[in-house]
Amino acid sequence: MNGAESLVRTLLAAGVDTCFTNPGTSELHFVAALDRVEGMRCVLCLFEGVATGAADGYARMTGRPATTLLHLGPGLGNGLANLHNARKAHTPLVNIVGEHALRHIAYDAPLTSDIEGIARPVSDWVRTAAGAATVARDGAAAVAAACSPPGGVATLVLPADTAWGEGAGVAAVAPPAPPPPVATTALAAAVQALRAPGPNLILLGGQTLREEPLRVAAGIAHATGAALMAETFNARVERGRGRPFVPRLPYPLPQALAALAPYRRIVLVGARRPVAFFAYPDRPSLLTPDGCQLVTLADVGEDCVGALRALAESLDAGPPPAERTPRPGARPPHGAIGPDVIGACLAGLLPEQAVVVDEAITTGRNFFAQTARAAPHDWLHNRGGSIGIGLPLATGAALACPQRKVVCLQADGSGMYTLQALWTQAREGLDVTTLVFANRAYAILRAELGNVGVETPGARARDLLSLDRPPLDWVALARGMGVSAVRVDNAQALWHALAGALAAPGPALIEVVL
Ligand SMILES: Cc1ncc(C[n+]2csc(CCOP(=O)(O)OP(=O)(O)O)c2C)c(N)n1
Ligand SMILES: [Mg+2]
Repeated sequence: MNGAESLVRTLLAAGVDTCFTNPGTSELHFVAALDRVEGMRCVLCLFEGVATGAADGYARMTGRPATTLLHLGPGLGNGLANLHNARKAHTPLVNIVGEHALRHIAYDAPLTSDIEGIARPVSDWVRTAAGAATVARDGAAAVAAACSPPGGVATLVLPADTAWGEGAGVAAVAPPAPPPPVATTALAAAVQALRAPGPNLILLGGQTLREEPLRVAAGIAHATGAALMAETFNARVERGRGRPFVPRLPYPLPQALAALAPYRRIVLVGARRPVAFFAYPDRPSLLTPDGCQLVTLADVGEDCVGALRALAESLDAGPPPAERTPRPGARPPHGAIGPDVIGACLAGLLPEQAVVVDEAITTGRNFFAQTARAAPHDWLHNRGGSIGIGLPLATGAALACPQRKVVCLQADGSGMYTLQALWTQAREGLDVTTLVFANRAYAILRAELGNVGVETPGARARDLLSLDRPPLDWVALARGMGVSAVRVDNAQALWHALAGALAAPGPALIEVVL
């Protein structure tokens, strides 16, 4: 067994059975090993940003890391933006990067680069394998690092000779340690804060946004009168009809400040203290009002779910009362397409257990609220702010959940970063319905120009934020990669196109002209 095979077998023994890759010469021993070992699903991605984003989506839905396989420093570099996003989402991810054989590095061949230097800012753990005999142990350490709470990106650099040399067999991966419990002082402080006169808020993040902890949190809110809110962008929220609805902290700064303004105390559970996405002249960076007391019950790496349960017990909070809100309309809306019409179509048509990937940017500002009573589903956001995550994340989520429909809500500008994901969706027959919101602009940046004080942008600034010269033909782009596609420009057509795409298996794209 060579080093590559010992590594593949180690990954499989640890439950890492999916590899998103764009390989090169230095990875071909690993590629050959994939052929000799049964059980690793290998998925070809035509850009490394697709591979890294797909590995993120896969792990968010399975709770297990996938592995990437990238080609030296440049391949890693192409994957960085979505590795950054994965790290911010605390996604467990094993990022494998090929490297020249160790003896070759001294000669500064064309592809030689400082791979560890490129990897470090987007990785929670980095190691270069030192030899074939130890590479399986390095792989096991990478899996353990990726899975250690709250989850992170572990980059293993794999010199070619560590893959082709004689390996030492499979290495065992220690099961991840459970997240540490919160300190009793933190629990006592949270109890005290929620017993104090309001208005008080519980800000939720991380693992607390799954169904069971959400119920516990809703019970605490009911018992104490505290409000509940989720962070603005969340790795995964279990929501929809019959589940507690928790609003998100709004993205736009004035709305975020207004949303938090009433609260005297904020208890953080798996959430960070709220900060603005960007700094603006004469605007605060921290979103909490002056004098507001912040109490951290549980940090994201701690046992947030256990902490919520303990909090409920200390406050004598039972389950929340049943939700009695009406279902969304099951009929097509009328008229021109705008964000509200799209939201109504989603609310009415989202299938049971859909996985919604949200990179809708400005078009989707209200979708989360509008779909609160849609059929039960999961909702995935981008926590890292680096655009181009939507199509890859949907690809990985669909591979993770073949029985579930994935609905990708994709803004057009962001979609262009990683549109090659559509080809992988077609190749793998993935059940993804993508809605592209073709406003033919970087609309958010037009608004941000005003926020930074540019009242009337000039022709050059406007031109840099326009995507209409020429207009992108998303139907042709999708069909060119093997994904069936239609274009819609009114509410009825959108409803019927969406209903049709959701009823049929396999990838489909709807270009929604705004
Ligand atoms: C990697 C990366 N590059 C650039 C940006 C800056 N940026 C933020 S939003 C945006 C444009 C978004 O346009 P689109 O996806 O069409 O959404 P819209 O604003 O039109 O709703 C850009 C370029 C970013 N966040 N990440
Ligand atoms: Mg746009």
